[in-house]
Amino acid sequence: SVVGALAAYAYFHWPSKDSTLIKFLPPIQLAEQPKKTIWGSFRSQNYFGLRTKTPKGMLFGMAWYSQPSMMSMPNMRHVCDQGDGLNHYAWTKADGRSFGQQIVNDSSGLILNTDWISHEDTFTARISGLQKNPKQRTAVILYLLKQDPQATLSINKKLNDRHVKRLFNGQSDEFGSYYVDLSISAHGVYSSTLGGASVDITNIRDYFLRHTTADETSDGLIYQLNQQDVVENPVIAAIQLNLPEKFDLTISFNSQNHTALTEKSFLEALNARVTSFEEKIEEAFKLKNKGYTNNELHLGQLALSNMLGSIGYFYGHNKVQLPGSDKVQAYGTHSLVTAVPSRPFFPRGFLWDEGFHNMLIRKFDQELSLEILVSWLNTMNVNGWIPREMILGEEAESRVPAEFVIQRSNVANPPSWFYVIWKMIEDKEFSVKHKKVFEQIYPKVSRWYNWLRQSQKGDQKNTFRWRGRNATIETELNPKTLSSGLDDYPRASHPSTQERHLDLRCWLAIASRVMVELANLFGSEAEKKRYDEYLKHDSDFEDLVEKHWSHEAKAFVDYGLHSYDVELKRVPLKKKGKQPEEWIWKRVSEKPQLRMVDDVFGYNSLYPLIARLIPPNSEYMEHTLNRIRDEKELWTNFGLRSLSKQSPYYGQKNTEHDPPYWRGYIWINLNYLTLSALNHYSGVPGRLQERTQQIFTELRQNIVRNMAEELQRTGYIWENYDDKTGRGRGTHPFTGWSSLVLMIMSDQLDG
Ligand code: 6A9
Repeated sequence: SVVGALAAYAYFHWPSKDSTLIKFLPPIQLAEQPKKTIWGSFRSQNYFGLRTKTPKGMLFGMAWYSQPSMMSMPNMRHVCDQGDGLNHYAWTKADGRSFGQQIVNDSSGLILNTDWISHEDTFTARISGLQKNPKQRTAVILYLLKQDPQATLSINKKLNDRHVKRLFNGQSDEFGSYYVDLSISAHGVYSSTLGGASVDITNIRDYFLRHTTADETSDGLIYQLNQQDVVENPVIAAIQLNLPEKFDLTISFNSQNHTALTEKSFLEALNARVTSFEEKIEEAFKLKNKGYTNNELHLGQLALSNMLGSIGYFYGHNKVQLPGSDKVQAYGTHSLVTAVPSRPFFPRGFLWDEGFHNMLIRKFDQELSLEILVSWLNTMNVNGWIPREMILGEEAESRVPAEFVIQRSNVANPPSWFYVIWKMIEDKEFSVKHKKVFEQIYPKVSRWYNWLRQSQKGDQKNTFRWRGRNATIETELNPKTLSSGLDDYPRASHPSTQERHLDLRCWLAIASRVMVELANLFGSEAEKKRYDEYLKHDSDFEDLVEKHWSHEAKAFVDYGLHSYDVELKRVPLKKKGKQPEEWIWKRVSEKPQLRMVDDVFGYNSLYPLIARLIPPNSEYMEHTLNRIRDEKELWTNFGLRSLSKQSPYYGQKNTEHDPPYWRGYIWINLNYLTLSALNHYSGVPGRLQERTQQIFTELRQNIVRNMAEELQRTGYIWENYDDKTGRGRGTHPFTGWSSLVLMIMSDQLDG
């Protein structure tokens, strides 16, 4: 039959397509390979965990709890979890490379400091605790976990030396023969050890809890690790210390070739790194003498430190699918060095978030940004596709609900990295120094760019459309556009192939500019001509107006099959078996038409400004500024809201259970891009210059003031901020793009 023949055809022709899905170009090589055996806080998801950038490297970690007063299970803290309800935890100083200082304010009344430094292939960590309640004992578990079956590990069970105790030792490829020492400054410490032959790396906390028993001691009932459970050459070796109200622990990891710094030399080295960190911040962001309050200065430093201290190293493969296929394939394996949006909720890499992260990181440590960029580009397949979310390895996968794990190869994400690449090549000293690296970056970035242009092209020349919207779903008020990064930001009510997405076109205009620059440096004549041509089209303002300007609304918007009258309604369902009697359904009262989506004004409409495509002092600029500054539209005292109050979608749920997300709340990444553009236009003389300057200054003050107040009030930097009250909301701590507040505070608004 025809169907059978087609199926057979598809069957035999998929594999060749499949194979490009998981095929990769040779990796870009950095001039100097970052040393893989340097320890860092690269286990982003842990309150305190160290590892190296070796795939099967050793993991160091810590867990703790307050000894429960009654027969209840301990509330053990290990992986960052909002449910733990900590008052505050943050890297107050960290350079993402060689040291970190973290403070944890536990709701139990315990203040913990976890400081560490690396030295060659060793580390030293100092954990100090102060419990408000003098009777309350604290249990601290320190562990080493070997991922390499060839390595050996053993626990020293005779912890009789009063000062320095040898905890663990063994042999590994990374470190040769290594050992871990501990010194304790506290009295009356009980300890117990545990060594297991196997452990589920995604649930170490549970493993400890399963091996915890309540024992009667002279101090009363104490929970501790079950002493008997120590095997020969364990995979995980742990020691638990039961500590009084005040304690100081120093742990040192020593390799065959290097002895870790301890005591005085540790403190000296730590202080020196802190000092140079602070000098480097001032050099990069110049915050002194700008009149910022102490709270605001604290916000800036915390934002950067936390972003750097949360940089992770991940190893493993993604799970990917071709669109329309149900075959799941292993993508990689890959090693990824990346910052993360949020340690407790999203401790992994997100493509467009990472571009934003590196707008900040680059200002502080451009070499580190380059390492991260190269690491991401090396995960690109031969087609030029990069997964939107990097869920590598078991530990990362365990944090993601199953339905979100699989990445589809038609789905894009905004190429925010182009901003960063642009700035990197503008820095002549840097780009000349790394000429060889940029030569390798160029062909990869070209593939990415060409993939974006091709795979997301619209049905008319020079129009673009995010793929991945669900055209058949009837329970969503407005089908989501996850690929755009703006998730539930309203688009045309009825997804169709005629859609034109404004933000995507503007992203491509930004990317084209960078491609022109890159081609000038590294491309052939033909390539130069091609990218020039693309840039000309993308930045053709008349064309932009024709395709995206609503004359009625006086705004730049999307275009598509759109109804002005859509709502979520409870509708009765015919009772069938156990089905509910009514259901929330999308009711369409006005027939959708192909038109400008002009009942929606918000972040999407700001992209022509952001991409600096609007002629200065033009009527288009004036309308855009007016709507930005209007409190009935985007303006609030805390930053720009994502969606105009006038839009019918403002504050609306997308389904019965999906609360509004990009429908009003204030997001810092888009505020940053807008500020950066306003800063640019502020420099252009003309009738709108003064107004632009005014809006810029006010907006900047509003964001900084509110975020500092919220940090003071709640102890956290947040995923987004409520447009009515300014209160932080969503995930916290969120020191991904919200950390751009430091760029906003500084003079670095040019990107
Ligand atoms: C869902 C829940 C334990 C949503 O910051 C990362 C992304 C942004 O890229 C995107 O623009 N965030 C924004 O709209 C968070 C996405 C989280 C998805 C994972 C699974 C896990 O719960």
